[in-house]
Amino acid sequence: MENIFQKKTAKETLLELDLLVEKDGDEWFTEECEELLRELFEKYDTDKDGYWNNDEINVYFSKTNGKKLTPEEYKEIIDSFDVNDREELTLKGFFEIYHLQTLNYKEETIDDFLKNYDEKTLLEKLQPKKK
Ligand SMILES: [Ca+2]
Repeated sequence: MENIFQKKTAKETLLELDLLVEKDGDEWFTEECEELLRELFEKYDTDKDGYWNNDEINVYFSKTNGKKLTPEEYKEIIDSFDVNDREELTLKGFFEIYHLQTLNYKEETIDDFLKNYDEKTLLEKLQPKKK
């Protein structure tokens, strides 16, 4: 008989996965997590110019937060993270956002990912690849 107490939810399994690893004395994303972030950045870069303009930033954060960014929140992103000279978010800036969030609130990062992928797909993407 199946023991329901031993059955982990997909979310619990996801939370046990490492998103960050130590690299050169610093915590940085695992290869799999970095790849997924890159994929997200490209997906929401709808005009494919390599940066997130105002609209692209708003579409992404509306999706992950469930509501539009306030002008203050928008400004905070632009002021705190890497942008180009047109104040568009760079991939580096996007990594910075998730680095900070994942260090402090890993579950929020997982939740953001779950807004974009179903649990099974996300597990496959984040599970360490066999070398
Ligand atoms: Ca763009």
